[in-house]
Amino acid sequence: MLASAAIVMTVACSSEPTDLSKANIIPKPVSITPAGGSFTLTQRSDIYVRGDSPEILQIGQYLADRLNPATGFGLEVKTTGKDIVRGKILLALTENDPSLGDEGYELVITDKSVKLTAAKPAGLFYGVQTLRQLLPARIEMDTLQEGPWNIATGTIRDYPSYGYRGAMRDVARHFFGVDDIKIFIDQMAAYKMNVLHMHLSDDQGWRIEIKSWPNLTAHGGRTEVGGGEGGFYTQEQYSEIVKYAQDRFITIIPEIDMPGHTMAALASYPELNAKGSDTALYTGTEVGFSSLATHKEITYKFVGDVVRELSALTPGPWFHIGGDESHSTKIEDYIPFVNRVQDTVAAYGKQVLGWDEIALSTLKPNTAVQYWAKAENAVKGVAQGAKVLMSPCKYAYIDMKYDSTSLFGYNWAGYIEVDDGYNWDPASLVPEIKKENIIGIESPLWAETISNRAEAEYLLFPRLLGYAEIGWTPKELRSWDDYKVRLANHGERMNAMGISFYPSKRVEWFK
Ligand code: TNX
Repeated sequence: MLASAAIVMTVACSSEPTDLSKANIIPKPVSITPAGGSFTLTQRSDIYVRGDSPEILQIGQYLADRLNPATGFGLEVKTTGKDIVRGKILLALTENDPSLGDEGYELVITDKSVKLTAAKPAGLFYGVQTLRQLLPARIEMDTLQEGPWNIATGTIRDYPSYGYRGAMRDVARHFFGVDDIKIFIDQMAAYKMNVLHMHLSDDQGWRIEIKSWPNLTAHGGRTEVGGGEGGFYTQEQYSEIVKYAQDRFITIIPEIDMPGHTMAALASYPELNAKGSDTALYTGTEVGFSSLATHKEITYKFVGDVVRELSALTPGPWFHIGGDESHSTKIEDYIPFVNRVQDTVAAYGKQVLGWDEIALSTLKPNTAVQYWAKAENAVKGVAQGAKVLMSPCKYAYIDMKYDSTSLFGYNWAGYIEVDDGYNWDPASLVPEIKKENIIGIESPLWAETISNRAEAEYLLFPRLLGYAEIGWTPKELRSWDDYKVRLANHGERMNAMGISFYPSKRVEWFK
């Protein structure tokens, strides 16, 4: 008895992983078939790419850049026409496996080679993320680490449940600069998330340069909650974020919140006010007091210019028009405003996303509704044929506190401990909203209570990993008991990635 327990212990603690089914992958893959052996990454394991499309070469280079700092191997990216390259990692697009879809991949690891195939480049990129997680956590360090670098052998076939796996960053309440956003994009990519919604304007600040309305940033970008100095992205900086995200298969969705949540714009251009004018900037945290003048033609000129300039910088299909908490806009003014703005967005070639209140208007055929507060609104959207983006505040609001002791965050929608954030299913939360009505899930990080990267990460991590898994992994494969063990193992990995996560007591973190 004792002897066999000792053997089990040694195997479990061994640095040579041989059981691929025990790999702590988040989000959990659709299928894992272990083969019982081990592949060793060495100095000679260069990355081979079949074909020479620049996109695949770039993914190969991305992988090399992830592996080289910690291993010190200096792996290079080379092209090949072959199907298997002994001792090496091979990345290849394949036309023979359409069941993988646009984002799926197959990873075949033998003791001699690693072969990653996908129908599309996005699939290769996600396969690369899985490969990273199969290596010891110290692979994420940016300084030289000890080997060995072993991977268990077997086959992983994997693809996502939802096409939209998003997060939202509020850069209006507190401004976060380009570098912070790039780091966040890298973190999202590691967990196969593919949409970053940027809340670019609110009462407390206007954060994107609009050349035809320069005072929006010159005045409206000058402060933030609490009176700090605020800031904004120039159009060049915004484009830099878009490109950085694109290289990581992440779509940026810009949001200009209207007709409410507009004090920064109203203070910058008095003519946008319904009556009177107030140029004072707002640094508090109340909501629902501001509104664009929905009866004035100048308002529609303003909206048209903003949508035109921002759409031209945004390759993704969506433009988010906000539409939430317009408590100081009469409903009989709100509805025609939202109807008209939908036409404006369509005129500049984009599809409308809006918070669930927009379902009170007449939705255009391809407008989608982001369910955050009122299920009845989202259901009204579905009744009009609209798709729904699931961000139910009780489960997915990543700015909610974990519990009463949390250092940051709100609790108006309740406390969301790590298990609460994980234990829900988008397709069975509201009976009238079925899987076929849902484009995906998004967790919004509102920023009234956080003002720097460490504070943001405290709320984001580890909950973001759970949202990534809900978006990717089929419901049947999701269970908290299984997830919490994988998450516990990710503690070390998040540390190696430089993420300041909240060490929830509901997880037995491995030290
Ligand atoms: C509600 S969610 C808001 C935001 C706040 C957030 C704080 C939504 C569409 N509106 O304006 O920042 O609560 O948790």
